[in-house]
Amino acid sequence: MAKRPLVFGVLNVTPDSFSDGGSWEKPEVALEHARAMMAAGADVIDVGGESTRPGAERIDSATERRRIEPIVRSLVEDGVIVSLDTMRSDTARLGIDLGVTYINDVSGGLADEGMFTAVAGTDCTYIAMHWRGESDIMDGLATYDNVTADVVTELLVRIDAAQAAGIDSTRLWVDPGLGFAKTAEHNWQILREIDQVVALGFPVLLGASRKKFLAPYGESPEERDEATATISVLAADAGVSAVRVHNVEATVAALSVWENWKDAGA
Ligand code: PMM
Repeated sequence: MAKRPLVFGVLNVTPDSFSDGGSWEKPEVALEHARAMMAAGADVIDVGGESTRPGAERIDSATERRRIEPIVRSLVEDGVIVSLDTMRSDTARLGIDLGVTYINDVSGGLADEGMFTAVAGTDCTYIAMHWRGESDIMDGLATYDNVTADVVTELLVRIDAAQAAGIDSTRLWVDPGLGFAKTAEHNWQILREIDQVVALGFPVLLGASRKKFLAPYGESPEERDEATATISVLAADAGVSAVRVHNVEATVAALSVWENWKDAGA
């Protein structure tokens, strides 16, 4: 049986996230959306309290924790598998205490030197994304000799550092960080060569959903959901372990087609 990638449904609890405009800032509204994504087939809900869209400025840690706490608490109580999207070790510690399963760190441990020790020795899986700097400066850091090779090399450095800090290799995932210090052409090259990231041997999470490089397929973020679902299928075929998406229904349907295609005649 072909096994589809896990589907992480995005729950941004921020007033300024570029793709869903902060519609989920109120806890009840956020929880309702999370439940709808679970009903649509999400395996994991990825909760984030700080926007990382290009140009975004940092918020303080207390604001981040205040935003995510009621949401994470309720979801965990409801038995939902939760991923916490944070670059901060104190927010990660709160999430771990509340029972999250994944710490999704877009900075790969670079934004907060206490991150690896916060996760080490816990039951959480740590997702190290490729990152070069804060959102307000990252577009100026998009220079590479060969983007895929450089991303792989830089991810390996983070993996080594995470392991040296005590995170077990069985609890490590990687993500090439589409759109983070990358031009549209960089993103497409990484996708064309995603097998090089998969070959690292760690589960790969991919976050293409609604991003600006998909603008040729839709002016508004929502209009990029077909392109996103198509990438989910191609990612499945390339051995990617999980996709992080806003429109869960579209990706789950596309991945169901992929599974049937793969299993036909098997
Ligand atoms: N992208 C965003 C936020 N978190 N996490 C991972 N692991 N990978 C990503 O590509 C990623 C992420 C930015 O997108 P959003 O503002 O639509 O959530």
